[in-house]
Amino acid sequence: MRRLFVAVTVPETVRRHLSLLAGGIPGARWVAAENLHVTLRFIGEVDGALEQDIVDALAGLHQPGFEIRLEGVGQFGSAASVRSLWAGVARCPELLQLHRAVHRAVSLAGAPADRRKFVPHVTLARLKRTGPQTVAGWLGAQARFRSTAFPVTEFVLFESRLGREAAHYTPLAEFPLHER
Ligand code: 3AM
Repeated sequence: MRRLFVAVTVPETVRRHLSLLAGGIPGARWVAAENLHVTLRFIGEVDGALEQDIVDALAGLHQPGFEIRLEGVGQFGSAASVRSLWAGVARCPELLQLHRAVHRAVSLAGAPADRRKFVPHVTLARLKRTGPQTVAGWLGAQARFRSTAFPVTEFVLFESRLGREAAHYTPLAEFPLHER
């Protein structure tokens, strides 16, 4: 069994820009620059046969390439406890369309459901038992974050192996997007 997810990767220049946001929050575990990505669909643990069906389903998609820009920051978690900090993605109908197509394809292939609402983002840090007041200063200081726009020319199926400190992501297959 492998734990899978589908994501869009972020180019080196933008990852470098994002890594400037790391710091200033006690106890935060900052995501390593090479692991920064926009998840399109979390899949979870699947066996080899289902993985092959998912790869075939993704290979059958014919979606156009587009540009995105990262903009703003936010948090996930409850009112009492912040779970993660992220950079947002500026409004992008093509990314939502790609998400819908990937979501539908892997669901039809038989992947476990993922009912979370899609909020496009790049996770920057994971936190434990952190109150909102601890991150308020960081959120305020980074509110005006804005990356350069960059082209999305493919999406990637990743394996995620959970380590004690951080997850290890391995690209398993890349799926090109197409010219309009
Ligand atoms: O893109 P990010 O880092 O926000 O949080 C996990 C990570 O999201 C998310 O899938 C991405 C790759 O691991 N994830 C992990 N478990 C999940 C679950 N059960 C999940 N998303 C939805 N449901």
